[in-house]
Amino acid sequence: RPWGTLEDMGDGDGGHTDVIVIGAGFSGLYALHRLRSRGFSVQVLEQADGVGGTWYWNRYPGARCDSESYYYCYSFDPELEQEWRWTERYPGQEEIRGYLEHVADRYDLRRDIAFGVRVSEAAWDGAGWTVTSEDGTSRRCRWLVTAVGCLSAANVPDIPGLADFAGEWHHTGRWPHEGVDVSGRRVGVVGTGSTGIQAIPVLAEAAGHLTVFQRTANYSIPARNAPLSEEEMTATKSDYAAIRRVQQGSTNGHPFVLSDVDILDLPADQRRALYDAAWERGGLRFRAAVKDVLSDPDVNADTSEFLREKIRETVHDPATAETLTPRDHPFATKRPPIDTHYFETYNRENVSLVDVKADPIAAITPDGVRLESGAEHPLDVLVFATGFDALTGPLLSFDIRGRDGVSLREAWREGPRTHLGLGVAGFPDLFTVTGPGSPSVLTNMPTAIEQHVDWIADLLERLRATGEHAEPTPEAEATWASEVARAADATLLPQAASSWYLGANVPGKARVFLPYAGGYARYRATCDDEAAAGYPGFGLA
Ligand code: N01
Repeated sequence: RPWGTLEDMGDGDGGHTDVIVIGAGFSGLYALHRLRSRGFSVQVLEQADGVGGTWYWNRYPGARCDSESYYYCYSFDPELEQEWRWTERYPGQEEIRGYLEHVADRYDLRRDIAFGVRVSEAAWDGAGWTVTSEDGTSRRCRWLVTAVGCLSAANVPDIPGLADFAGEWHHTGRWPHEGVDVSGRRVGVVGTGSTGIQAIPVLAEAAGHLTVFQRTANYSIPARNAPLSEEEMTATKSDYAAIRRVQQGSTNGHPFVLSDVDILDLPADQRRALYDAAWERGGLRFRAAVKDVLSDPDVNADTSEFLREKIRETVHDPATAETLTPRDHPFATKRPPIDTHYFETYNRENVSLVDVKADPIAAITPDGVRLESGAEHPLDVLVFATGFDALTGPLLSFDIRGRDGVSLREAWREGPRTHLGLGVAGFPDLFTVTGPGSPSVLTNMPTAIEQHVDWIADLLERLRATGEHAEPTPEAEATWASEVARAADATLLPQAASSWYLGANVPGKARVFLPYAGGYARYRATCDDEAAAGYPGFGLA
């Protein structure tokens, strides 16, 4: 081993491996498989007692992926693609978790995963990393790979009185495994993002009464979920190579070809027909059907109005429809939810909508929610579909210390800075899968994850051969920060003032556009150029 020093440091009481990977979701499982296949010893540390990451924790009613099953999966092994059988157009949480369990078994991954291990600290000491878990065990490694997810740090709003609530409350991202019995009970949901929009129709079916506390009205497109037939699966399986090629060349890592029709040049009836067809197909494909919807304000205004009209058509009560109509941000500048009977749910007798932008939540009382006007909403169960401290939250949930003991929290006080979303100046030999500054949440995640992990594996092979360390240079980081800002500013995305893309959903969080909006294909080419040039931005030494 050219680096030679790790053994000299001695083992932590938990031993040492070439690489420690934190997290056993889509990223961590693939990192383990890929790095092991390149001859690295790997230890994965996972706080849960099973694999799945996001899909382990998010067990709320209606939890389902918004990407379609045939491409929301790994592409690294054609045999895996051929043998797995998805049952629905959009896979439910249990099915995705089952898929990841299958992957863990099929590639014999579990023997290198320590479950129930919550990392509290990771510190670099000149030779490698010491990773300490909450039970006091320390493990050592040469390279540290974080695979902690982008949306895994639950954001529970700090509302006075929550501790005194006499009913039960849950965040959707930490839903009890045994489920929550809402039948016949008075249920409140705070939040109408992708999660709330999935959960609300399902909760409404079972609850005695459901009260939705909405702060920002949202656009939503029908998912049009349906069982997948044998014929559809067979056709997909015979087409996989072509599907993957389209994904690799795309903006979002989806296998959709973006429309090249200038919609505003069409006569009104043709434009309407295009929208109607996209609406009928449903899902995230809707966005791909409208060229420039995220860059041309006039196109977006037209599309947004079509979607507002759909809300008015669907919701019977005009006042409720008006409250549900988004007017403060252009379509898709917040992540567009997709739904199954979301707006229809407000036609049910047992559902009511409360506009907490007009009348904010003042407190949680033992009996329920009290608004600033004094209005009281008695509840038995309160559900927070209030999202996540996105991208940075998972990385700052434990103490990462790099060169000279500097913490990542200090380094990112003014907002995160990375090179390519993959590494941080001052933190040698640390690699952040889907970190801030990567396209991650703006893409189909498994596609982005495979690209990251493959790229990191190539770099680790080089470091193993040469004994060099990799640490992004401050110059490369500054250049990438400008590119991330430029890419966001070339779109309408920053116009959604309350977006979690900007960190705006977490009080006190720095306002920095977090993911890279320049598109997956362009990002991949940038990473490839960095590698081909000998990793100049990673300051190999
Ligand atoms: O969270 P969100 P999410 N008082 O932050 C409201 C992915 N995802 O869990 O907009 C009142 O989007 C908040 O209001 P506002 C997907 O990328 C994927 O729904 O800040 N309301 C908003 O309405 C998604 O974008 C899938 O004004 C409060 C909601 O809570 C991301 O996860 C499924 C509040 C939070 O919306 C996050 O989605 C689900 C307060 N104090 C999610 N605080 C699949 O693909 C927050 N809100 C399966």
